[in-house]
Amino acid sequence: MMLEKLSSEIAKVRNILKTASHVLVLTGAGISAESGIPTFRGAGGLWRKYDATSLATPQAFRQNPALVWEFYHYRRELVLKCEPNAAHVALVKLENQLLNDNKKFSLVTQNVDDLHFRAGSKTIYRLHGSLFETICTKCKVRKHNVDNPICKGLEGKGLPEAEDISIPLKDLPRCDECGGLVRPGVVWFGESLDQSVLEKVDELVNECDLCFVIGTSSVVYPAAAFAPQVSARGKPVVEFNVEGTAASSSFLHHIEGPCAKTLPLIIE
Ligand code: BV8
Ligand code: ZN
Repeated sequence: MMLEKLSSEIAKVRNILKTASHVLVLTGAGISAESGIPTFRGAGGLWRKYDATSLATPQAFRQNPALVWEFYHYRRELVLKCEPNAAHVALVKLENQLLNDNKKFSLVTQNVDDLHFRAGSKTIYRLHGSLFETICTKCKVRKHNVDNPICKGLEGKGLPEAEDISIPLKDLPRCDECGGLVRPGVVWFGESLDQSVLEKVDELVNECDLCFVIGTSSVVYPAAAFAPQVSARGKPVVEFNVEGTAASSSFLHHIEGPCAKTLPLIIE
């Protein structure tokens, strides 16, 4: 995007933001890219010889829980070494500014890296769960877990350049309550999202008067449908991305560039 085009877009969006009373922000993996976390569909979407989306399924976990746990252990370890970036911080500032002015702010994320939480965002709706939650496959108890490694059996495992090894089931993360095998607390492909979160997001999509959609390829559903639904209500949607996406044509404004650079230009 030419510099003068970008600066005129930025001026327009700053003006719209001044008069907005309920801002809905939708984020995807691109907002964490500048924190060093690979995006899903970029080059980073590969781990060993696997496409991330082929491991993020219940079938993959059923077939090879050790391999799937190596993948998630690797991502947990990576994320714990990363810090929120200027884009996450800009959203915390925006939330505080709007709340101070008795206006509304809602943050809905597809990300499972918890960087919005670590940056200090208060209202976060997680569409796809978190790397730092576990669910027991037996008693279904859901737990927050930031242990690193999550269990002894995964210590030093999960390196992208290593060979797949088979870790015995008994050495994979087990439930403290019932001893059952636990799984990562994320929503896998083919799994339904939490109904109460979906209902809340539906409310926000229908109430907001401005939407920022940041760092998402708008490929994964139902998340990809939310920003276009705001546009369909005639409300302005601003897309922050380094490139065009599957949904770009339905958005009013495009701020092209890395969002850790562009978002702080919109939010003083
Ligand atoms: C569902 C958690 C109802 C796991 C994730 C067949 C059977 C069942 C369902 C389907 C099916 N076929 C299709 C579906 C629907 C499916 C789907 O959408 N598939 C896609 C691939 C077509 N959806 C589902 O399955 C969902 N459930 O529909 O339930 C149902 C149930 C049963 C049967 C039928 C229906 C569940 C989807 C949730 C999957 N879990 N994550 C994990 O993380 O391991 S999704 C995963 O992708 C991540 O959460 C990620 O956030 C998300 C979306 O990707 P993006 O965030 O957009 O990231 P991506 O890399 O794609 O793009 C990054 C963008 O950032 C790019 O545009 C890039 O340009 C930009 N960028 C890069 N750097 C920067 C930047 N922008 C700004 N600044 C930068 N610096
Ligand atoms: Zn259990």
